[in-house]
Amino acid sequence: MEKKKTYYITTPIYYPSGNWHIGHTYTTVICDTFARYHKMLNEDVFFLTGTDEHGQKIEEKAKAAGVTPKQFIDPLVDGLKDIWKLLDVQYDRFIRTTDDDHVAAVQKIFKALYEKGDIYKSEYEGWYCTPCEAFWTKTQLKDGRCPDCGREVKLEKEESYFFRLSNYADRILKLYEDNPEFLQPKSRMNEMVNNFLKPGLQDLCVSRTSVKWGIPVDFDLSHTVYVWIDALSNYITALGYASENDGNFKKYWPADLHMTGKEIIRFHAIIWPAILMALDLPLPKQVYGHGWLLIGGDKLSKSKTDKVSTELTDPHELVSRYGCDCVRYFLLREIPFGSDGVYTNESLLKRINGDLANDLGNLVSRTTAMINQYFGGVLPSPAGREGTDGELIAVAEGVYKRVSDAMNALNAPDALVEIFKLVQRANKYIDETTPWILAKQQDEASRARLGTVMYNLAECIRISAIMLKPFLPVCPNKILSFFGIDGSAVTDFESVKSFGGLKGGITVEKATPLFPRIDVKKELEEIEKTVLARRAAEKKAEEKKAPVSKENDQKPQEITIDDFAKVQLKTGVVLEAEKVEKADKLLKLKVRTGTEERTIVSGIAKHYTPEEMVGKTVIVVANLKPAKLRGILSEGMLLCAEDAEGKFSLVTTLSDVADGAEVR
Ligand code: ME8
Repeated sequence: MEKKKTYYITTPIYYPSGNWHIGHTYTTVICDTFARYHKMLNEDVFFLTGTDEHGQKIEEKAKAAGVTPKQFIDPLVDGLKDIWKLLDVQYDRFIRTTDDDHVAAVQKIFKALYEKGDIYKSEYEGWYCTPCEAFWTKTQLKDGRCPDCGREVKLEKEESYFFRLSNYADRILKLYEDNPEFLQPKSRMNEMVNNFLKPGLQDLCVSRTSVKWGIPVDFDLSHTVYVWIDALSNYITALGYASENDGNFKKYWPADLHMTGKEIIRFHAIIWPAILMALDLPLPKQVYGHGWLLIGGDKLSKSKTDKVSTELTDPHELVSRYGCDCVRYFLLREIPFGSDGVYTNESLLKRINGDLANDLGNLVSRTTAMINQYFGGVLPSPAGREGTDGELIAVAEGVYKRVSDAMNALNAPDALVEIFKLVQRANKYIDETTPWILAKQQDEASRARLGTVMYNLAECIRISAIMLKPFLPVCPNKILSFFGIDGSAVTDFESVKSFGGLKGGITVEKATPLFPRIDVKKELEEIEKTVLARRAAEKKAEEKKAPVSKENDQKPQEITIDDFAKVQLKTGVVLEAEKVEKADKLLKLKVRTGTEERTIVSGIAKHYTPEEMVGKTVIVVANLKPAKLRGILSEGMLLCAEDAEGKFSLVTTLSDVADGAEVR
């Protein structure tokens, strides 16, 4: 059948961190659902996802692991693809920013922007956050730290190419004005306008000389393309833009929807449109910034979460425990769309038990069991309508429109609510019609009525299952198979617009259970045990590894007595001590080393209070080059000892020695 129109949907490309958690799966599961939905609308869908593989962070991690960046990334990318397989995510292309066609196209894009004057060479000084791969101006920092992740930033200066983003603020404001739907939800547009566009945009640093792991600027090889031009361009390079093979670009661009997490909206709703404007390309039709899955009030992130909670967050484990449909259902139903939502194992289990096992599972198992018991597994044809039939049928016939409205508003949770209203209405219909009483009556009218009730229930199940197809890849087909239907005309959206698609006389199988019914208390106890046991095992493994690596570390560090003599160690006495504001690890000390007094900033605040420190004899590295810590010039360092279990002690002398004494 000829396709009605094209639909191009994208996820952000993922950093290959390897610490995959259930939060990561959110964007992609939503996109897969919308892609499936539009396929069912008979549209020609292209669904893109992939990985964002360049940058300093990967370069550093690969170096630490003693492998090339590509060797470091490959298994992580395979791990991500495995997760998409488990969740039955059906993308049309998985782009890697290391793919040859992407690299070549990004070089062409960079050059084209340079030749048009939208990229120019200058020098950059800024505060760089390595984990976020973002430069910040001083005013953007929060308490001197990265405003996105709160981590430390480094002041960096280097020759760079810049994109003239400052030229585009007005055009982007106009874009928002003319297309109020461009950026959703609405609150995100206000944030972009007030925080970034109205104050004025600054030109964007788009190349680095210090990072080698990136796409080389082919007309100036000392530079690599800085991550955002590389990363954002994936949305067009994946379609063959700037290549001979650009059929997909011509067919699918502009994108119908860029779905992203809210933290990267600025890049998608300001920088990306500006790049496209500079390239004279059409703009995406819509950008949607979804909220986060939270644990304990924070964005779910594996490194943080593992320390503070016993929630199971690994997608592999969750899918192997509960199945792909349950995990997808939870993500799509539980998180209010556009807002943050709290993730707990308990809420996941409650959704599985409540909506899936009780409401849907029960409806299907009761209905198919009754058709088998009362009609030998042959679906009766309906007789006339009576009682609440009309009400039930109205809900069933309206569900397509209500789900479409919700999906057009990109509201997957509401769409599921609508489908489950039908499921719940059908369960209520069983209670209202009491088929078990009808079955006991011997007269023909009761038998006909029982047949109608069974038919109506079966038809409601068919409609619910079809409507659930974009959301859940497994159970709708399983349900339809109990009615002996697969891939036929009664499994498409057209067929649910009116009631009565099922034909009387078809064979109905008694359903096998669709979803596990879980003992929540027991399951939560087991999860907690599993997580705690794993954490203990990981800690043990770390401890085992530690001495080996220490031995290895020590080998190249062998030094001669002359080397040691370069270090001037002196005894000192602490005269004053105070906490450093907004730095919970640091103490600022005034230390006398004989005739000199010096300020030393030391990372001991977690172990010693300022009061404890005053009067202590300490060992000072006296000829250490002074360095600024939190804006305070620290002139030296104190010696401390820390063992594998984290026990910590300041190094001091056994008996009284005057301060300023040489330590050898
Ligand atoms: O940002 N809840 O990649 P990424 C919901 N490479 N969504 C979450 C989440 C959570 N707790 N944690 C992560 C990048 N995500 C860039 C994108 S696009 C040109 C470059 C989502 O691996 C996050 O919001 O950090 C984003 O949509 C996706 O995971 C990938 O994030």
